[in-house]
Amino acid sequence: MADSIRMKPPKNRYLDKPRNEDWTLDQDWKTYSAEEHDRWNRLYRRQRAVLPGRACEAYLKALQALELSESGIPHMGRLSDRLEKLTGWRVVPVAELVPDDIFFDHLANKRFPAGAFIRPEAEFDYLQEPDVFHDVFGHVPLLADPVFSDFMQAYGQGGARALERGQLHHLARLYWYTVEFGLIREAGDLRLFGAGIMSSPQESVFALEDDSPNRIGFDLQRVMRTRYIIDDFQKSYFVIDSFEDLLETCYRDFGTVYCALRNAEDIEPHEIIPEDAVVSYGTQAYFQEKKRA
Ligand code: HBI
Ligand code: FE
Repeated sequence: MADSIRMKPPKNRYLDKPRNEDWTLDQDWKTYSAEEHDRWNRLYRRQRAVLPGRACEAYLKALQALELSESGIPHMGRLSDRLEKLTGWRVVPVAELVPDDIFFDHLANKRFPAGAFIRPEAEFDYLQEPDVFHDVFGHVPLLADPVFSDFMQAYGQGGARALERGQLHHLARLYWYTVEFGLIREAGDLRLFGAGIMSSPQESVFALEDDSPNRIGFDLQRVMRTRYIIDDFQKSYFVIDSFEDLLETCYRDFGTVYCALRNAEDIEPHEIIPEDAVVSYGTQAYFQEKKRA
């Protein structure tokens, strides 16, 4: 009996901390333990080794500029002071995913909500919630790029409108297939820029080099119609030509885009449609093997 009532140590101690109206809280940087700092260092070292030749130039440059390294979990206030000098953005600590409207308001005001907790050892390779490594190592560096960070602010501003129109799911797909899992053309090749890939050693290789996934030229409406997978690799990755192109799509009148989407069929993650500018056709072997296993 005694065992069953012993509370499991909370996976994420920030969930019990008091938070502000805007869901931010104190990072309490001094409370990170030596093993938590060491876990960041091991995550950083492993991922850093995978990224040269795979991550886009802007990302690798920003790692230097923001002094992100294997010196333990970054202090978000000090990191923000460096980031703010470059693009005016700050990183604000949160305990977990915050409500969509809160999230969009932060982005619209150049604040990126980053998980303050670090994944437990048992989830070293993969976790669903965005922890400090996914958010700070994955998302924050590109906020140092003036064009990409303008896209993120425009996304936040668009988010509020999407909520009013009940079309958040369309906008969430844009975020998913770019900010989280986007590829970019660079030096005549493909490079990573999505945070979800950038923070995953397996997916950094899979997304660029595996024959399994489709790689398709980015098109705003097409992406907004495409369902996605949240707990595994993607069946399709979308490729942008530049952050300027991505930003330009956000300056289009989303109203007309949303109207066109109202009666457009959703597209399944593995599907290719006739209008697609296909970069490479995938075999989907990865998912077929999984089904057989
Ligand atoms: N909250 N902290 C956090 N991080 C996210 O990436 C996030 C979120 N809330 C909502 C959200 N993302 C998505 O639902 C929106 O992009 C649609
Ligand atoms: Fe993310």
